[in-house]
Amino acid sequence: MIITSLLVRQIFDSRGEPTIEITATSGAVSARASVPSGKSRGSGEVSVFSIAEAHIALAYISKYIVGHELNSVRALDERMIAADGTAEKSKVGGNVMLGISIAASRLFAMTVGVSHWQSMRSEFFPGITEGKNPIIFSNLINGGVHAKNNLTIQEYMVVLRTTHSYEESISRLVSLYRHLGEALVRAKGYTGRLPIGDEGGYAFDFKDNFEPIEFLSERIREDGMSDFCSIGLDVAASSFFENEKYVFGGVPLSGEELLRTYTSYFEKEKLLCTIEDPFAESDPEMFAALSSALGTKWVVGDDLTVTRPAFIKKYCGEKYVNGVIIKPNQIGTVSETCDAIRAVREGSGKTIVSHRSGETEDAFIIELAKASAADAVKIGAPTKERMIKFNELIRLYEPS
Ligand code: 2PG
Ligand code: MG
Repeated sequence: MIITSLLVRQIFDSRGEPTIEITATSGAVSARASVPSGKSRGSGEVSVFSIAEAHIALAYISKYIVGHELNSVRALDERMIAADGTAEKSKVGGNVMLGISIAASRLFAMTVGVSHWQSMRSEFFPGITEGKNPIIFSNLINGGVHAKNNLTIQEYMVVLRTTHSYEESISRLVSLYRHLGEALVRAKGYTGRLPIGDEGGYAFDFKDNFEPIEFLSERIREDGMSDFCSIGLDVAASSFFENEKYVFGGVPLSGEELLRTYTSYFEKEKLLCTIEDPFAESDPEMFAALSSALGTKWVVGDDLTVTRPAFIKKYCGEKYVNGVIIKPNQIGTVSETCDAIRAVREGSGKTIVSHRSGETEDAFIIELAKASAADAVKIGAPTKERMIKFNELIRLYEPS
């Protein structure tokens, strides 16, 4: 396939912040991709460019891509990576490179005449012949840097195993989300407009960081969902690690003290089953200590692993984390994202393909989850722009 033109335009993400969209054209056929952006970003994530920088980066990279015969996504990505030559992809920012990589990957699929997830599966995951339905991680209460409330923990998620069809699971999740909102309004005596965080979760003030877990577990039990629904946290602890202390609920704690807080949470609430970024990315030994204390529960890396295969090889396994967040825009190309998924599997870990807090209408992560037979998808609350990913699950997984 020969890409005949590449175009970048500025669009806006779900927070109203500028981001970029790439259109790749081959002859008469065009494909588009837009790139999300995160707020709690790991330091190892690739660079993010403004539109002015994106125009310069695109002009530069076009010389290596446009008009050249390229026969796979891998070949295209390798060309871009070599042209950039920096570890952070700071010449051709991660958002520009990822936009090109996804748009071109869609073009490849169109030229072959198969759906995008199928062409990604044949190029990157040829051994997979069928796929299970990924578990849904849905963030119903927001805190940390995603909300203007008093919660230190960034995300309180329900973890929904899809024992039913996605249509039914999502419908039950929507009811749970509404019932939770009603319960919170009643309990907090709230009369104003519902406070909502960046990913659609409720963003009230709470008594402490454990209270949201109590609200979630009560709703899960009262809605009769505890057989297939549990609770997960994304602590995003790098965002409150200051001077070697974790400022948790306003109190500076040592790593050991924070670990004891977590283990008490898991002891008090049996529905709690996963915890992401419980410690700062610079504190991997505390991940190991928590993993050993929690046994079979999922301890998940995000800022720790930043979708880099090398970091995943180091940390995913029995010692540090047994689950890894996969975010394409942390690493910046489709093929490296797929390498990251394979690295998680080599470490016998769970793959959780994830959105960002600033999202677009692009549902690439669901195509990737389907192509790679991911264990889980993390896609926010079932509301507003986040619905796009839920609906794509129905399209790709439910027979019509
Ligand atoms: C996270 C993400 C998504 P952000 O920390 O896992 O929930 O947040 O996109 O702001 O990094
Ligand atoms: Mg995270």
